Amino acid sequence: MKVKNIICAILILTALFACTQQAPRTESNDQIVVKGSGSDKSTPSNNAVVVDVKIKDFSYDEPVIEVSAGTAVRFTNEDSVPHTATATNNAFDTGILRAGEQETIVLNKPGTYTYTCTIHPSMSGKIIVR
Ligand SMILES: [Cu+2]
Repeated sequence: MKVKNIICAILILTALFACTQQAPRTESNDQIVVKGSGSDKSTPSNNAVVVDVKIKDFSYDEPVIEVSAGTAVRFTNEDSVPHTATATNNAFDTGILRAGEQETIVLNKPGTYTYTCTIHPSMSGKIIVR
């Protein structure tokens, strides 16, 4: 009757193994990082410094600019096709600028803001706010 006992033991072990395999998963509550939506699109004050970025030939003529917080950055589309300057972190968006149109944005929070043209994603620029 030893064989029967061994078979019995194997069955029990198999059952136990199956149970441990079905152990409840630990739920991972991934932390959701809420980024501050610094939509600092406002009109510059009278004494604000304005830095110009011109959009020409499918590129920003000043691809990287460094400004102090509160500086107004004015995008002007000198191309014949529409462009935008849209921050990848949504901090600002000029919206669609048609030929000759311009939009001014103000960034009050220090940081590095990369932006692209939503119509032509290969266009990119960077604003470093000190
Ligand atoms: Cu574009």
